[in-house]
Amino acid sequence: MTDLVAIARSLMAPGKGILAADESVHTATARLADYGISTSADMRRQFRDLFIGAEGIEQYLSGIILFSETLLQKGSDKKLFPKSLVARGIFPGIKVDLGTEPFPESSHELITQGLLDLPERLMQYKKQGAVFTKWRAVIRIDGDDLPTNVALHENAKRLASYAKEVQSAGLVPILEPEILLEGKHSRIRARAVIEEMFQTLFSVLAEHSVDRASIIVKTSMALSGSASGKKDTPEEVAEDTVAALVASVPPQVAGIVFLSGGQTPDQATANLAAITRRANEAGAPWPLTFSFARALQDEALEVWKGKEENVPAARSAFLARLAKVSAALSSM
Ligand code: 5MM
Repeated sequence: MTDLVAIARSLMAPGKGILAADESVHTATARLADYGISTSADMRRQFRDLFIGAEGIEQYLSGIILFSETLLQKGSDKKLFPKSLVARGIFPGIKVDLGTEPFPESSHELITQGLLDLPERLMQYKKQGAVFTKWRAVIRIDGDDLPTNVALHENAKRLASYAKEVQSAGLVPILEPEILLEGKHSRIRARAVIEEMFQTLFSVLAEHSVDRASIIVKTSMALSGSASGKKDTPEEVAEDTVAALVASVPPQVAGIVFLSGGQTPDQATANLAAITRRANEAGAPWPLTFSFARALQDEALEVWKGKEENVPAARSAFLARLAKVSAALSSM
């Protein structure tokens, strides 16, 4: 039997984190277009290879979350991506949700899809080498109107059903209720929504008898909305993020990982360092690390621009950012 707790704890190894390289075709197309790169299945393969094929990433990464297409693609070393990761001691993971759609009961909110054929897909992903999985719910803040209780509750129920299925299939679940940065809300409001989301989630997880010790939680930091006009200091972000998590995430979880959510690489790194310091001071019970996509990839993509001759310099930019983010974890 697979020891899910051991895998979840290894994903939280000190000084290491998880690269989110699980952009769907739609998101990858938009992301690459930002850098003037037009996409195709092979261009997405080169995009993934830029990061997965970089020498030395195992020093900083315990796992990489992949998209289903990537599980079946090969790097420039002619190895399937999951095999190439395992050879370097990095766990391959897989995004298993199928994206969001408007929530019928509250049309300005989103609900995540993908439960219907999940058991069959999990068996397939496992055969293809995945050992952990991720499901993302998306929560929008609008004043005191959004999120609604009904949307929080339905997203929590789907996260719990996902986690239960994944544990039964012998894979580790990462539960990601992302609180969007977009909006005019205050940091204090973001803190309250993070806390409320996790309180709802953990009460629903208990109803579904999900084993807490083998789950990892992926969260947003508590930040003022991107249209609020407020710039938070890392200390403010750390204070409110750690307070929200201490109030809502039980000590038994294997760990908490942070998404970058549209922050610049430097902001996400500075905030992670301050959160690590604050969590240590507060005696927080769970290990913490990063699971960034954009904050780890953006500088490399800027250098790469889809051109073969730029790959070595782009990989150096990626490794330099990984080194900074990993160093942020040791801030005391
Ligand atoms: C929120 O996005 C997750 C973390 O990325 P950032 O650090 O850039 O915020 C990320 O894992 C996301 O879930 C994937 O990129 C997949 O996104 P889509 O939109 O393709 O489902």
